[in-house]
Amino acid sequence: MGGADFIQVLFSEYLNYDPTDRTWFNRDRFFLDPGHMSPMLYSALALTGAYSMEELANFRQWGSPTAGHPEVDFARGVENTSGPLGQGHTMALGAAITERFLAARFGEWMNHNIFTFISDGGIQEEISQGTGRLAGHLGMSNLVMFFDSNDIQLSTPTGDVTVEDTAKKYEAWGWATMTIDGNDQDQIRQALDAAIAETEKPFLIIGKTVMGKGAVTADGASFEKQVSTHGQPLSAAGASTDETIKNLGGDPANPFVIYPEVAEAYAKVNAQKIELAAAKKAEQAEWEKQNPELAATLNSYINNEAPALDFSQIEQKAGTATRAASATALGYFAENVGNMIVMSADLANSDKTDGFLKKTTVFKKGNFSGAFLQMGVAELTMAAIANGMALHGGVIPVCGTFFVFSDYMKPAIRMAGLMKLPVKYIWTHDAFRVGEDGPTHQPIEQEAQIRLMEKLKNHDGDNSMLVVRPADSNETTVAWKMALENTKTPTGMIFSRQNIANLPGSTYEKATAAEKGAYIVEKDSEQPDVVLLASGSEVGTLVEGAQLLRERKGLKVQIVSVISEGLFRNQDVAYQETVLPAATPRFGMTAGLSVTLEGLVGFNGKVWGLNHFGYSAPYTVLDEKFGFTGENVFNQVVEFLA
Ligand SMILES: Cc1ncc(C[n+]2csc(CCOP(=O)(O)OP(=O)(O)O)c2C)c(N)n1
Ligand SMILES: [Mg+2]
Repeated sequence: MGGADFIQVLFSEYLNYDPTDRTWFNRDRFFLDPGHMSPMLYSALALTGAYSMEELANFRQWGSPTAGHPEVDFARGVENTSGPLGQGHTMALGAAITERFLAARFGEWMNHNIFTFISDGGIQEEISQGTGRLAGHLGMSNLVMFFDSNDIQLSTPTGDVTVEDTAKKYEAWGWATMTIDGNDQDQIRQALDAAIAETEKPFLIIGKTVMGKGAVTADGASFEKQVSTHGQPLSAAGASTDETIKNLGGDPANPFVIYPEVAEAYAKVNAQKIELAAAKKAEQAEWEKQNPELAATLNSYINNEAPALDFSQIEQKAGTATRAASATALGYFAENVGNMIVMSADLANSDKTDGFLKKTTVFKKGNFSGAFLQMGVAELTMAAIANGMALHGGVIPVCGTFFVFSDYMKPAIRMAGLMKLPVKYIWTHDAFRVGEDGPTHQPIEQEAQIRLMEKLKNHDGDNSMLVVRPADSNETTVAWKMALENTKTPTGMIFSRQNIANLPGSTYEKATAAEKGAYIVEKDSEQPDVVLLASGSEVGTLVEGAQLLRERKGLKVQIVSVISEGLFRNQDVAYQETVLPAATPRFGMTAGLSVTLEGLVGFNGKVWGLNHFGYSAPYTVLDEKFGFTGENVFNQVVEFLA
């Protein structure tokens, strides 16, 4: 582990934390990017008392806290789950922004630094472009990144894939950089001193390190700088584990030991950390005494409480696009939720996050008094930054873009699901009704894809994500209520571009029934002939079709709005049976793939979906061409029931 020297110096001399209180809010944070470096992190933390030798020996085994790639565990000092390269240092940027956001509101007494560790893989991942650009642009001098530059990656030396000058690249983005011998502890100290003293720019320390430092073969020959030592035990790579342990001063028969002199040194380190934290905590206590109201607010933020809001106060216009209804809600939040940070990947006026932006200002270098982050075009970076914000804690991250580009965000959404982070996604332009923009911009399979996350359980046994697609402006308010009250998992909200007529009898109160995932919008009889179900704007199309079914065929209809299938499936069976009575034929309509609703209509049911890419044309024309009309609902249901 060529990065071990850096980690040792960082954890023992620079990183501020309290080993007796690891969740202390104003601690410095350390975000690992290459999760495969987990042994390095676990061993550094073990020296401070967070892991036992037995836990280290059980590396990667069932039930052990030392998973192959680290999984977030604040109580042990693991600030983030890492493994997908590039996301870890992006989460660090999200944390750094959050630190500035909170310091701007509550004072510099709470400031702290964010350190991150990146490897060749993270430097190469595309997400590093967004992170590097934005950190430089925002002048994030509280962010220090160490690059474990060992010139070796998984299958080749880096020279086989790149000629870039990494220092110049980051300098061009507005970073300060310093290149050092990453295995020289004095040079590491000099670099960290410079990084911490830097007040204008994020700081990149390029540490030239030796892959597999100290590794030797059975006959004692050096086995350093070998591609093969990545990701497998040394012996499997061709080195000798025993000889290497000996070479490094250890005992192969008993490798998991902390030598007494090391234990003694770390006892001193821990005592210093506790003392320093105590001083910062005393400063905090003094501030709290003088600012009791602010302190209570800060506390509610830190505790990740859902904001106490009266959602019925949000005045929605009937017949608007749900993205516009979302903008109305966001305008209310801008005035009533002090810790919400909204971001958009250069679509604020289309995804209607501008409803929030109009009432605040954007983050700028040196000024984080606003609450809006203009991302530029970088959806994956945005989603990973949101994860870092949620991991840091104290804020509610919200990010917006077109639904079709949720594809660009998926790797970070998956991590949010795994880490149980209450990030909110605003996805507008939810269907082919984007119209003239054509098939590149028309989501088809995206809803089915993202709803798979509702079926995937997290380690608490909960749906790893909540996905809501409201059917009118009142349901949109309720969708936002569900999102803000969901403090346990990420929430995706899917909104329409086009106007949608309000559902029959729509009110905010009636729409709160959506909090069960699905509810009856209209019911003609206790024993309907058919149940019609959909989410989003297709519910309105079903309402039109139902009218024709009544008029022309005298059919009794039950219309169901399914804002979230995953949530509906968590309801008790009796409720599910009232909404979707098992014996009644079910017809579903979705502007996405039919599979989006196939599970809900059942094997004998029928779905009218869109099972091909869209086309460029006005959306009203596409409605006709693709059969998303009341008339076609009538035709399809009559045929279905025949
Ligand atoms: C997004 C992503 N793609 C691929 C991988 C598989 N992978 C793990 S480490 C690695 C590259 C290792 O090179 P480097 O980052 O330089 O780490 P080192 O071997 O020097 O420790 C790859 C491709 C991954 N973890 N994440
Ligand atoms: Mg490398």
